[in-house]
Amino acid sequence: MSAPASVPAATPTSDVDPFAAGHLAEPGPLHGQLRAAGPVVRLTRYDVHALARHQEVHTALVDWQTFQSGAGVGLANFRHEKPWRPPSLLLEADPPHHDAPRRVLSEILAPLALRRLRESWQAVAEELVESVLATQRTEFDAFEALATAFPLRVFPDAVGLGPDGRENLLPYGNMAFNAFGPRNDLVLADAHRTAGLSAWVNDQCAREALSEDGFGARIWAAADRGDLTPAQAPLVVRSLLTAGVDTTVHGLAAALYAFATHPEEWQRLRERPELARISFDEAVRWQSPVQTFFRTATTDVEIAGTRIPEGGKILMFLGAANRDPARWTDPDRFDLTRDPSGHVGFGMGLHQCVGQHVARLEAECLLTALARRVEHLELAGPPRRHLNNTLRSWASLPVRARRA
Ligand code: HEM
Ligand code: OVM
Repeated sequence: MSAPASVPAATPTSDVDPFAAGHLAEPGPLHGQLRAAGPVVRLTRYDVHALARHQEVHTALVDWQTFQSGAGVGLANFRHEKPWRPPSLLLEADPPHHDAPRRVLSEILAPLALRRLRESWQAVAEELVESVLATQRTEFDAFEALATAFPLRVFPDAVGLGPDGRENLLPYGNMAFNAFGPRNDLVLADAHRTAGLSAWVNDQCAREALSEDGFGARIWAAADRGDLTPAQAPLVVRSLLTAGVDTTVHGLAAALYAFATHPEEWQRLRERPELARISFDEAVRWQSPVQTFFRTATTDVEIAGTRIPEGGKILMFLGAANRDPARWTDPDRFDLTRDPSGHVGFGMGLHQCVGQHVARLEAECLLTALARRVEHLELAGPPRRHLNNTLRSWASLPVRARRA
């Protein structure tokens, strides 16, 4: 007797560890296997369901009622496990709690509000590129000299941080992004720094620690207006310090890597610098600096025939969705002529990256400054990855640049 047509095929199962070093270093093959296995794959090692196709990832991202963030967007289920720090009021919150912090930050980081920064950020980018090309010969580490240096010159000032301790920003973000994964070696390696880094970051969130004209002061002004409670303000500042540095550093590195390995696309950008913005989105699609986030099912729910139990964790592979051949033509190509909109590198729906306009502005400033001065860009040695449970990140990106 054959099964009735309505009986779904058994859900594919895998014992793979997507957070193992090999998969973090080179996620493409695993992403292909997961997409091919089916719309939903059960990962026995962590007892979670994984989504790697664009359609299912998109569906989970936009359905916040069924796929909540309030139980944590990492592997840890906050219903049963104590979070490593007080949860984010944005990332790890659901409506209605999410609404006020989100409204406040969206306004402070809106394109209109960032206009006042463009001129000075562009000037910093021009000066930085000029000095790198002048002093660093033609070969340099673009990860250190550009992708790290530029955000660290503009973003902490824009938030209103004091001068001391800024070297803690990247290690804190690295730790926070590792914390979304399992307690593996990457997490344990930094465990001895958690208390010190957290104390420094928390101190920077106080009103007195912040200048009077930055994003931080604007968050505190929202509390004065009653748009946030005084207890919420420092946690909203903390979101900027957690999510705003490593993401752009590795996002810019992704764009520089893309151009260093695609000379014809670099020529296209040089001819049409107005492509800088869209080229950054294409680099975010192509590399997906933020690779994964989890959700938690608020009810028993079926996805493409697989039943996921209430309280179950769902692992969304943003990086796999961004290269799904069912959604993208020639997905592995970095291609300035494609329309990358609809990529999920910044997420989608209610939690879609509230800092994306900051990231795009940084990219536009840096890439146009570089395009003006560099005629040819290529790798000068093997790039090195840094491994992180969530970020597709870099340790070094040696390049050779020929001055225009
Ligand atoms: C949310 C990626 C830059 C602040 C997100 C999410 C993604 C993401 C995928 C969605 C999380 C989810 O759905 O659970 C990125 C990438 C960046 C970047 C790839 C750079 C290339 C920034 C910057 C800031 C920022 C510069 C701050 C200025 C945030 C915050 C959230 C968020 C606060 C939480 C929003 C919410 O839950 O409503 N980001 N981000 N991000 N991002 Fe970004
Ligand atoms: C936050 C936050 C938001 C996005 C990403 C993230 C560490 C943190 O609100 O703290 O990663």
